Amino acid sequence: MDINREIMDFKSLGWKFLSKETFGDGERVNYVNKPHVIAMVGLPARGKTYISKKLARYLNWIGIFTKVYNLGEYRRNATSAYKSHEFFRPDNQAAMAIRTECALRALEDACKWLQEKGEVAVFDATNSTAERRKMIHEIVVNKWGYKLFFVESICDDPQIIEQNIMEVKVSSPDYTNMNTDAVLRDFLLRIEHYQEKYQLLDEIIEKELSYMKIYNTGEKVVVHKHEGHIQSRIVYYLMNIHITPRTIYLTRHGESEHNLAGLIGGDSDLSHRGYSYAKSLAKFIDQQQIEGLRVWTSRLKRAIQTVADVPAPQERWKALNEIDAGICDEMSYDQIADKFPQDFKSRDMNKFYYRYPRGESYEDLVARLEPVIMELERQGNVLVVSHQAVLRCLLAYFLDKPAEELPYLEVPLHTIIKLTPVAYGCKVEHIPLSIEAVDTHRPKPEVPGTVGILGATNTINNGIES
Ligand code: BKS
Ligand code: F6P
Repeated sequence: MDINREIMDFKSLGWKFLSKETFGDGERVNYVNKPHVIAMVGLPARGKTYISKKLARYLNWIGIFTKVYNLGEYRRNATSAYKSHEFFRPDNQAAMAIRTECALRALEDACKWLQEKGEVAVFDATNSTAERRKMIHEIVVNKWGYKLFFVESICDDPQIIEQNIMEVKVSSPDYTNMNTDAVLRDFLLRIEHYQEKYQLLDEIIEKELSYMKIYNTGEKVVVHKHEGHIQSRIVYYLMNIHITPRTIYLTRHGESEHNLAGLIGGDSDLSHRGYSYAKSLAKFIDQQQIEGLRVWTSRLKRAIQTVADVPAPQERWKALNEIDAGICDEMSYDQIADKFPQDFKSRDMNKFYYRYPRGESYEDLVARLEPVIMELERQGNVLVVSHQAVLRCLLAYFLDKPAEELPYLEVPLHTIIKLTPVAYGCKVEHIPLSIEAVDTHRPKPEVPGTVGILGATNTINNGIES
């Protein structure tokens, strides 16, 4: 375990750490990862931006430094206000020159960022001709020596395409002050211009390329010459996502005896108020009439007691158990500060990476929760009942929060967090069920290692959100 950890930590420093300085220019070693460019392929309104952003959010969450380069943004920066689909006519030579120029610039920026600090760059553009893809290969693979993987989205379902235009194109900066019908008409013509020149990725002509093709949001998937770990993680992830509307509800267990006593970890029962929350939660969920709802809890008593009356099928996940505080389990923050001042201080200085002796770090939690996220992606409506640190990790995934913020996200007791996918992200609502509970949130103190302003036994969450 510890040895694996060392290897992981070494790998997470990335190949940059060992690159030019260590091995000389061009001598890129195999056993550390090379940077990757993921280049999207497909007609407009095929979910390329959706895939790009979602993939980047996932990869960043699992600790792979990822950034999206969107060609539309480069084009808007390089031109005056968008007028109409005419700009995208294949015979519009002036526009075509600008578009090629922008593509080159975006790709160059992506490659430079990968050289400095990035690990994966997603090139979000139509990349709809074999010639364009050849040019990308030339730059990414031959010039920079990076790995290149194309992700093509093929979709012939007019309903999904129209849904896409309505959800994300109508609000695009290209279409300010244009009514919905006009946007739809213009955008369909824009698609037609691309259709004239579009070449699907070709198994024979482009047989040297690594790519995957996704048909109708995942009805069928074809993978061609994938190259290694990151690419197969990407394929696996994209095979598990869907766009059917659904809602995810997150909540902590009701207030526990340990919460009342200001102790972390353990496996205590709910407090009196905790049981009241369990009753209210069951009532709330029942009232919502949520289709096909499933309930997932940790294996700890306080989580299981919280859903005792929730009328829906239930599953227990050990992966949803609270962070293992190791030698500090069942202590209060004061006791830790007193008994292990050095540890207490280290945790304040680097809360995401700090690992409790014989316990876990937030970074460990993210790794433990990856299968939970993958399964959540596959599901419909789910209620997840878990714990403060675990829910911070899940929330960071859905809300795209960086590692530095993650351990300080607010997940108060007796509050339901409702997540609904919208356009490229997630809408979040906090629903407090107005049953009092202690506040277990310990903000980052001004001075690392000091107990700060936590009031585990005296601050009351009165159910009013700030
Ligand atoms: C708003 N979207 O294949 Cl693995 C509405 N639209 C729809 N065709 C989308 C994005 C934002 C998402 C996908 C998709 C699409 C048209 C599409 C999609 C593609 C591949 C996968 C999942 C979703
Ligand atoms: O205090 C409740 C609790 O869930 C503990 O069991 C856990 O150790 C802690 O919160 C996690 O929060 P933090 O990482 O801020 O200490």
